[in-house]
Amino acid sequence: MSRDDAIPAPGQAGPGSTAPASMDAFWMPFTANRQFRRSPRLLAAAEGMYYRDVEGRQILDGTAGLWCCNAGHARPRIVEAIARQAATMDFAPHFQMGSPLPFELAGRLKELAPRPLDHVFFTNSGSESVDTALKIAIAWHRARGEGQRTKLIGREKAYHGVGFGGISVGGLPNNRKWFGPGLPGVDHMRHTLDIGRNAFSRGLPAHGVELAEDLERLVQLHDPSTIAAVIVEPISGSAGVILPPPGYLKRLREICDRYGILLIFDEVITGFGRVGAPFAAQRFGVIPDMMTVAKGLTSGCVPMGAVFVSDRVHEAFMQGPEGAIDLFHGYTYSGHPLACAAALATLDVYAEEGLLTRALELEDYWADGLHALRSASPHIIDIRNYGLIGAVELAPREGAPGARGYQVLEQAFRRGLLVRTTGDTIALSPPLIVERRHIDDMFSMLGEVLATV
Ligand code: PXG
Repeated sequence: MSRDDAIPAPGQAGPGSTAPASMDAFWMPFTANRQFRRSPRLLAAAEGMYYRDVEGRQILDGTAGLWCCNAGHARPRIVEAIARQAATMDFAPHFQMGSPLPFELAGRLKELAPRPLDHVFFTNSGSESVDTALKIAIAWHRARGEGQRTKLIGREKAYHGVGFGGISVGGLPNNRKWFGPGLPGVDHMRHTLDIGRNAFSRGLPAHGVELAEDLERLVQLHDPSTIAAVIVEPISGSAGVILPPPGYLKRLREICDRYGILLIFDEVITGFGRVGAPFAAQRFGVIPDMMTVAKGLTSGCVPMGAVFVSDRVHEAFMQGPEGAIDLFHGYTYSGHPLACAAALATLDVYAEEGLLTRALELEDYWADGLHALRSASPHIIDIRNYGLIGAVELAPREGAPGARGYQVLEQAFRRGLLVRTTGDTIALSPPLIVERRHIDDMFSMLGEVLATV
């Protein structure tokens, strides 16, 4: 039996393998709940590159779950590590108390990250990682006697999770407008999506490096002495895959350096091999002062996030009396044993199978297949790719933005392919174990669906 056929049939997969009796109580995240209940899409099992739904249909995973299952699903080594750890020690407190695994994991992560990102703070999600990094940035300036540096700069269309810090520096109007004023002292640079000039670019878009000068403008407006940090996704995922023009991130780094501002890369999506290097910072050759991660850290198996902190930032917190707590921040589950066990096993799988650089090997094949979709529909207005990320942007239907995108999601699922949609943009980000035949299947199914919308 091949790996793809080994997914248990419905009813044989244990709890959760069949449709629930009632769907009233679970308020689903970022979902049109009433529409969903009328026409549910229920996943019940997963292995390798495939899900199986409650009706037993096989679904090719075009999105690594939600950009997280980079090692593929149900990898035995990871599954066994989690089970073993649950039986050995389910939980350990890490406030003024320790256990070995988070130390081991932080050391392994440090080896993977660029220097000088030598220290790791553990969280449970990307949102927590972002809020942690923003707090560290503000506290760092205060620890150095520049407590007036509290302002934060984000970017339009950015997604930095859903905490109050994350939505404040984030730039997606729907994620912000419902929830009050957010953090004070936040401003936003312009985003770099420019379909007019860059449509159907292969890889990074040629135009737009000058948009980095927006940071210079905001720095002058607010005065450098008030700004703590700038946070950007090296590649925006949630907004529909927005790529940096060549030289753009380097320019942000230079401006931050000139004015003593910390640069934070939110690598929740780009981390752990998505763009062909362990982190986008390495692929782009620009090293931030902090880096937020989650998702691929455990290949999505157990919730976990982390913030990488540079030596220089960390050092400023280590100056007080030895007996004083150096950072008044942390989570009950920071460094949770099950998450650490999952992450360590995930890193082993990544290393053994070369998954953190595999996207580089497949990038051209991926781009060829993706850009060939252009002829599938006259409504396609842009196609974007980088590493093992792809996006197809459709023109919105008159008076019904998002309808075409939703139809693609729905029909692709019925056809046996999992995609993500943001408005009318379809995003793809397969597990990094993807093979060429899966890529062929993905684009063939997507092409058929695109032709009908
Ligand atoms: N930062 C970035 C860059 C993200 O992409 C978060 C922070 C928040 O992570 P948590 O673990 O708190 O959700 C994210 C999350 C999508 C999609 O469809 C993307 C995310 C989450 C759900 C859906 O693009 N990214």
